[in-house]
Amino acid sequence: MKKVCILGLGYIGLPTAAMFAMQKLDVVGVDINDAIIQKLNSGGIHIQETGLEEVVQQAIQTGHLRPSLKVEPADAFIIAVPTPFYDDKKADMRAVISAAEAIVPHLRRGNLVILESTSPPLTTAGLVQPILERFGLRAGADFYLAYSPERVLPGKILHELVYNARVIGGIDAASAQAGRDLYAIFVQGEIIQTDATTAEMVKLMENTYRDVNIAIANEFSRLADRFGIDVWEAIQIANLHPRVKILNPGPGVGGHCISVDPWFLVEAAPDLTRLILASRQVNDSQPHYVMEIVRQALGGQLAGKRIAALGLSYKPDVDDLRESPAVEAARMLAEAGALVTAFEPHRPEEQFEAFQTAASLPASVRRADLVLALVAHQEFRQIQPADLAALTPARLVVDTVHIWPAAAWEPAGFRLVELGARRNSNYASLGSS
Ligand code: SAJ
Repeated sequence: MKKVCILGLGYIGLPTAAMFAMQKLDVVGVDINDAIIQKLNSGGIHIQETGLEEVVQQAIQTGHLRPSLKVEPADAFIIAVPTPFYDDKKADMRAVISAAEAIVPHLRRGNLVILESTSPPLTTAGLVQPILERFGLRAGADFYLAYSPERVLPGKILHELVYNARVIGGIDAASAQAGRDLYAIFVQGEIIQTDATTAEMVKLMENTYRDVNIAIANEFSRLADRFGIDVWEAIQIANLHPRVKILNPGPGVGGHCISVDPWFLVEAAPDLTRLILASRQVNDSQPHYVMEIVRQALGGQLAGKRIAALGLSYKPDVDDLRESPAVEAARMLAEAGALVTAFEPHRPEEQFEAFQTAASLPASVRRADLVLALVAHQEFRQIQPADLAALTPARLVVDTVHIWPAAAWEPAGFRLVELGARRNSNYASLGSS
């Protein structure tokens, strides 16, 4: 294996290209976006990921990684393009289709093609294989074809690419073996070989499992509010059971993976996915639930109220805004008439149509009636109530991510309303949190 051509230089394609380049393979990194190629060639990178810029730039400077707009002949081709969904939640496979089509003219006997993009079941065999076979070569007989999903966590991509277990699903056993030989060049985690459709399902099952488990945590938070208990306390106690591990409720599920992938299963088999669909609906409606908590905290009135919304990214300590429930909650509050000023410390300059943003914490809270925590960023966890009190006239805070203990905030003069912990007044005095 000497030369690898990687199609799609996003969150997965770019670090993967850098990994192969660091092992001194000849890597062509292809993207259809000229701005990305120019940025890479001028010494930068277009995404934020810890440690990535150094590795990519080193790979480019040593000549092992060559960014390009064009696919060229190689020993192996890796497709790492996005698979988003349309407004109706059906998978948008156009990028996978055009990537496969771009490979066809360069495909030679003995080549290996790997699809990495998260895809509905049967994509490798049913969609990609027929495209690659257009010029007469046969998958299995003439070239190898496999599916290998990335399973890395944004923020930890470089480490997890190397050390996570990796599954390779071949169109046949020889293809799985060829895929293994390729990834073994830099992967130190276990490499498991299986068939292509199993590998597709593994990826979808992992993220769906997490989505369903977050949905039950969110539903528990609503039940806790109904029955006047503190869900965080209840979860902590329940999790003492050796076989129970309830996840955290919050403003909903975002990102480009967990909030997207379950839809691929719902689309592929709507008659078999009632639980998966219901979980998606629970998680997708959580921003609305947050809006209702805020409305109640403000005595039923949102119109004209000034809300400082802290955090917009889809999860703590990242700059990624894709499918973010925090953005959704801020938008809903603004559309209900509240005057929202949001602050995202990882993207202080970002602008939104639906609501205002501020470039700093003091600017966001300066005139607020209510301060709303939407993301558990480190910098928000560390806020001291007395410091905030000096920055804002607001004495009402709503915490949707359990970062501000009532024991610290109430003595400082704040009323704290927490998602999943709106105790009945009868029991308030019994609360330990
Ligand atoms: N969330 C909760 N409660 C929790 C945990 C998470 O509300 O207890 C929310 C987060 O705030 C966020 C969303 O869920 O909005 C997803 O965050 P995450 O950290 O669970 O996952 P991602 O989307 O950043 O990355 C996931 C990972 N998959 C799993 O953990 C099963 C990662 O390994 C995958 O590579 C990635 O999806 C992917 O690309 O598919």
